[in-house]
Amino acid sequence: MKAIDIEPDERIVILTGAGISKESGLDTFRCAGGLWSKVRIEDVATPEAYARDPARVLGFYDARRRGLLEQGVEPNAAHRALVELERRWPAEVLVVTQNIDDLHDRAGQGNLIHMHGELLKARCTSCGAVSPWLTDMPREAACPACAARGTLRPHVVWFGEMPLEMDRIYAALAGCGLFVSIGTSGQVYPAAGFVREARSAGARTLELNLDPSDGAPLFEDAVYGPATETVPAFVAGLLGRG
Ligand code: BV8
Repeated sequence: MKAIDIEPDERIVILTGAGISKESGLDTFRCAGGLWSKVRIEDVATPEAYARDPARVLGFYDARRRGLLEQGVEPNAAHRALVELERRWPAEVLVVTQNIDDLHDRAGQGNLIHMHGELLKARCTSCGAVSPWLTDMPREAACPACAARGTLRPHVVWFGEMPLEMDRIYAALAGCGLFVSIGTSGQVYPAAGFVREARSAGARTLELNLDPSDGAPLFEDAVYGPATETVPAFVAGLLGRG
């Protein structure tokens, strides 16, 4: 990988997608055999689907929650490398993940935004409380905060809903010196537009992915390969040990 032209006082924003968790054993969405080849987005990942058939939507997330909590699903070398970058880079490193898994959290990432929510949390549509949720979520489950029944939903952002913490993300993009996109196909907005935001703010841009994403032409640099190889190599290079 060619050296990245960045000063140690410049901030870094990193966007991650399903590809970074693939080698931890979690399915991506749009790769061959991915989640969206098995179920339709319109049936399981929209507010309309939940209103029409809550049991189906809750069942879809129950299965994914069980999969995430299976033994052997652990952070991989790519997640760990980003933690090392955050600890050792002199300026701020912000990881913005589209993933609803908790593998960045388990690896120890501190400065982290889950822009599409978190699978291991429930949100109450009555009182708004967000609570940890590690088991299946039956329709009649009670909210741990207000005890209302039938009001919980997975704390995830469905298509047509506003992603979380967008003001903070756009402010970080406007102030970063380097934007890195890891393991995402670049098909879901607004995340797919972050590279343009970063470029217009003068940041260098790098894509680390298995294959060129839809937004590949927008990046100045790219390295293609499995995240467990490309991400540790990128971090080592940046920290001067490459
Ligand atoms: C919004 C829920 C307004 C949680 C997810 C036309 C019609 C209707 C809507 C739209 C439209 N055009 C745009 C929209 C908006 C829509 C959208 O983008 N639709 C697309 C599909 C056209 N977006 C929204 O509705 C969003 N909200 O826009 O609000 C707004 C307006 C202005 C400003 C702000 C907001 C809400 C989007 C949230 C959707 N929620 N899921 C869940 O169940 O998980 S999206 C779903 O896709 C996941 O959350 C996932 O995170 C996200 C992105 O997918 P990727 O992570 O990129 O995964 P993918 O499988 O696609 O790619 C994997 C990549 O990894 C591949 O490139 C592969 O090569 C690579 N890879 C594989 N293995 C490896 C690897 N890389 C490295 N190493 C490996 N080993």
